[in-house]
Amino acid sequence: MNKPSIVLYKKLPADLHQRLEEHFAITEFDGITDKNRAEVFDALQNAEGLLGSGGKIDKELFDHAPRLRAVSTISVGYDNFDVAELTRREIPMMHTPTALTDTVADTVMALVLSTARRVVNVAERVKAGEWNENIGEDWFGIDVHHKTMGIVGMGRIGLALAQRAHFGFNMPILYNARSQHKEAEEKFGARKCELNELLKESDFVCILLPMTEQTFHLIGKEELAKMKSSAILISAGRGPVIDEPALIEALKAGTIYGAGMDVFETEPLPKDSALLTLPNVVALPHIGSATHETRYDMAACAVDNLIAAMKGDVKEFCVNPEVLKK
Ligand code: 8YV
Repeated sequence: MNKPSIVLYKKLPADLHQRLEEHFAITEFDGITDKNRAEVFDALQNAEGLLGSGGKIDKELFDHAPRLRAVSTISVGYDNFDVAELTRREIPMMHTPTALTDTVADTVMALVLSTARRVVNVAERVKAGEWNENIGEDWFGIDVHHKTMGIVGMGRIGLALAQRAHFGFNMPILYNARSQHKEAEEKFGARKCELNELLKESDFVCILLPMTEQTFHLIGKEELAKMKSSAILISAGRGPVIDEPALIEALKAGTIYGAGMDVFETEPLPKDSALLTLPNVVALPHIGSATHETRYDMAACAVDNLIAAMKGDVKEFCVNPEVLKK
């Protein structure tokens, strides 16, 4: 019997590629870009499955995939997908929400520490040969331990961050979320509050929200103005949640102490972005989940998700479970 065809648009580790090949005939691309879209469209004519990460996965693309039965992304976020269109077509879509939780929480703590203690800045000065005598106050940062951690978006990553902040750094924790998170409260002493209170009281405001219509530019001029001048903003969900020009203004004016960012309104970050030159910004290239182990686990999860879904056996990690009831 012929194997079902799939389009794979991300390079996989050899053993995972082999596992996929046991089940499917694979047409492979290195991402889906404006350049190769037409070629991808051709391959999709026959494809029953789609697996990869990144790119703009929209209605036009699905229009070229009349046989599509399942979609699997190697990511927790899926704002680049037209999920409503997939749901309309009764196609299940799976993501990888558990594989990256601890690694992203580690990245957030790295941003907290490096921004507060000015790690990047100071290390650059050492490399430039500036460490000649006893260091003065211009090398100092601010403490992290015992400061108030504010978490906006209490999902799996928020919970893992609360754990680190509570046990590792003795930080009181405030959080803002749509619903109460009993585990965060009972295990890590987190307290739910309104966004305004969190902005006013927190020393670290960590934004971990996905990109949706409701979260677009949730943190703008007014919200930034509520933060303490000694506070640091961390952005590790999706870039457009923060109004970047407003943030740049606040950073330049010194109305907040600094920002640690792994995600941006435009990625890769444009070469002329002021964020690249501000000394109180630590900018990472969207590496929240980028460790060898975690990227492997995410890919393995996405491969398993696709194999199961193509057998009609979607158990978990489905972002549009309503299609399963039909
Ligand atoms: C991924 C992410 O690395 O999972 C997500 O949503 O933002 C990152 O972990 C990114 O999507 C590229 O695969």
